[in-house]
Amino acid sequence: MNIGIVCYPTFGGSGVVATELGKALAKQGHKVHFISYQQPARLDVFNENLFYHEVMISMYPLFDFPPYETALTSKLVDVVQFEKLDLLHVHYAIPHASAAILAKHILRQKGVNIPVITTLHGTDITLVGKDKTFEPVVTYSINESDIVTTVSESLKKDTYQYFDIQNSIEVVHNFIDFDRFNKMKKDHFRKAIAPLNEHIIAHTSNFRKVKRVEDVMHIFCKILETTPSKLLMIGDGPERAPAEQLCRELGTCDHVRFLGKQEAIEEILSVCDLFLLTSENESFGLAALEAMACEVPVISTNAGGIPEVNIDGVTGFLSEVGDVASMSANALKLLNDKALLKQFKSNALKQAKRFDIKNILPQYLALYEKALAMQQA
Ligand code: GMT
Repeated sequence: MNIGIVCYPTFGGSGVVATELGKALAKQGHKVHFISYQQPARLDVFNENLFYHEVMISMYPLFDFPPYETALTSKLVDVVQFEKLDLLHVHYAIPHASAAILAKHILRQKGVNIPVITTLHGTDITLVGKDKTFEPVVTYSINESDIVTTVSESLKKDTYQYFDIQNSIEVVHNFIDFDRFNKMKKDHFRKAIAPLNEHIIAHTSNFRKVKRVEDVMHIFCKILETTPSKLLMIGDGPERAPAEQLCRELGTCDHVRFLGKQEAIEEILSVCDLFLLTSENESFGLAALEAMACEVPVISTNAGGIPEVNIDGVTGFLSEVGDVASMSANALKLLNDKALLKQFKSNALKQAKRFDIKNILPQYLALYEKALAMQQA
C-alpha cells in the first residue's frame, strides 16, 4: 500500500505512535509518506520505503496566526495526487482530521477518492477537543472519517460521551516495539546514578499540567524518608521549572536528576525499579507501557485508559488521582519487598507483550483494507 501518515513530529505520545507505526509498515514493504511541519523525532532511520513531506507556510503581514491547517490541507491534496496515495491515516484530531477531510472533499472534485482513517489519541478529545472552540469541527471530522480508531476503550467511551458521533469507533491499542524496548544490561549506568545501590525510580512526560508532576515529587519525598532512592525526571515542558523549585523546597534535590528530553529512553528505563505516572487523565499511557516493556512496574493513577495497561496488584498499583499517600504506600510496598518487586517486574513484561507491535500492526492493516474496500463498493 501507499500510505500517507499525518502526525505531530514531537517526542512523545501520538507523534511517537504514528512514527513507529509508519516505520513498521515500511519494514513490511508498504510505502509510507509522513506529512508534518517538521521531521518526526523518531523518524531517525533510513528505509527506502519511508518518505517525508514538510508542510511549509508562506507568512504574510496580515496573518497574526500561521494558517497551518490550510497549508496542511493543500499539502495533502498535492501529495495524495503526486504520490498516488491509497489512503490517509491521520493521528490526533486537531487539526489533522479536519485538514484531511477538507483535502478529501477537494480531491473528490478532482475525481480522486482517498479514504481517511482518523486515530484519536487523548487530549484531542478529553482536554482540547471537547472545548467549544474546537468541538463542532472535531465532531464533523470524526463523523466524516471513513474509519475512526481510539487508542483505548476508555477513550472510545469518552469520545461517544463528549461528541455527537454517528460513526462506529474501533479500538486499536497503542503498541511497543520489542526490538527496541527491552531490558538492557547497563550496570555502569546504574552505578553512576545510584552508587550505593539505591532504588531508581523514573517519570517520563511532557511536563504538562495534566501529568501532575508535583505529585511525583511528593511521592518521591515520602519514599526517601525511609528508603534510599534516586528519581530520574525525563522529558521537558511547562511544569518542569515548578517541579525543580518544589524539589528544592522539599530538600530532595540531591537525589533527583532532571534529564530533559532523551532519545534512548529504553537505556534509562533498563536501570529503573519503578515508574511513576500520576496523570489526571491519560487515554492510554504509552510511557507506562514503555517502562513495563523494560520490566519496570508502574505506580499510577486509575485515570482514563491506564487500567487497560497497568493491572492493579499485578504489574503495579492504581490509586485515585491526587492520592499521594496511597501511591507512596504502594511504591514502598514494592521497593521494600524484593520478592514482590521481582514478581511485578516479570508480570510487567508479560503484560507489555500483549501490546507487541506484531499483534497490533495487523489490526491497523485490516482497517486499511476495510477502508479501501468501502471506497470501491
Ligand atoms: O501525553 C500527552 O499529553 C501527549 C498526548 C499526545 O497526543 O501526543 O498523548 C496522548 O496520546 C498518547 C498516545 O496515544 C497516549 O499514550 C497518552 O495517554 C495521551 N495523553 C493523554 O491522554 C493525556
